[in-house]
Amino acid sequence: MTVDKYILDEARKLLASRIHDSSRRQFLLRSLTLGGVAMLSGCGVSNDKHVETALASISRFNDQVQGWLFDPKALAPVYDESMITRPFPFNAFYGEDDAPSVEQATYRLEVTGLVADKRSWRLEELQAMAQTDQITRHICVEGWSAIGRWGGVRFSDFLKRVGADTGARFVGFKCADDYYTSIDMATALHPQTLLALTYDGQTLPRQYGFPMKLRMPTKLGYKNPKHIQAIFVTNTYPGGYWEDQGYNWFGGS
Ligand SMILES: Nc1nc2c(c(=O)[nH]1)N[C@H]1C(S)=C(S)[C@@H](COP(=O)(O)O)O[C@H]1N2
Ligand SMILES: [Mo]
Repeated sequence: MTVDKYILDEARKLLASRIHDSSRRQFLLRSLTLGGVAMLSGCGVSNDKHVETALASISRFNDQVQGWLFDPKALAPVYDESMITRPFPFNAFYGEDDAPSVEQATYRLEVTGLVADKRSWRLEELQAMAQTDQITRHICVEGWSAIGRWGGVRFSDFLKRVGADTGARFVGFKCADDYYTSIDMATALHPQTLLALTYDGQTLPRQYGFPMKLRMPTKLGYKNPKHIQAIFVTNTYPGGYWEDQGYNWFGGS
């Protein structure tokens, strides 16, 4: 099979799996061309025949499709308190004992990039903002999911407070353990996206991301950064720890 045909086949499979309305799906599948995939992925797929380029094109095409299909108002399911998974599973690129210990007294959240107010934040200042909580399902690509209750500041409130340019494309995160990731602005502004400070009514425990994590029930586990130290708003693609190793960047759940 040629690389061109492979790219088109893979792109068709992705479209077929992501679009549930059958007439819309049929239309898009019929009208999809290699040029269309190349344009959407930003890769010159028809000139460069390398397999890596092909895979990168498909992944970026997938990001674009998920971006279009993301409904900024559709809510992820919420669950009853009795359905919370206890104990909640831990996951990171290291073992539980190696999760970072962040000191609240010296902790400062750095906020940079396309924001009007680049002042750093103390944890107490975030705790003083309006808080909300929700019980949602966390889905990890490693094959498990679990229901938990997270509380904190609606991320859209935080972005408004710092005067973020909400027309920018990305919000990036740097963590205390060298993890990093980035998300699309539509998801950053989604009503269920929380800058989570608590877990099950208690201060977020060390291994689950103290002092804060971004909790997004519309995205897979690896897109939810724990131990956030810096947040930045940008139009330059920031990538992520797993994303730069081939995981799909949009990472919708
Ligand atoms: N800082 C940081 N955040 C991270 C990770 C990590 O290794 N470091 N792992 C991610 C992955 S793959 C998952 S499934 C979840 C696990 O979160 P939990 O320990 O609260 O279950 O954190 C995500 N966020
Ligand atoms: Mo994960």
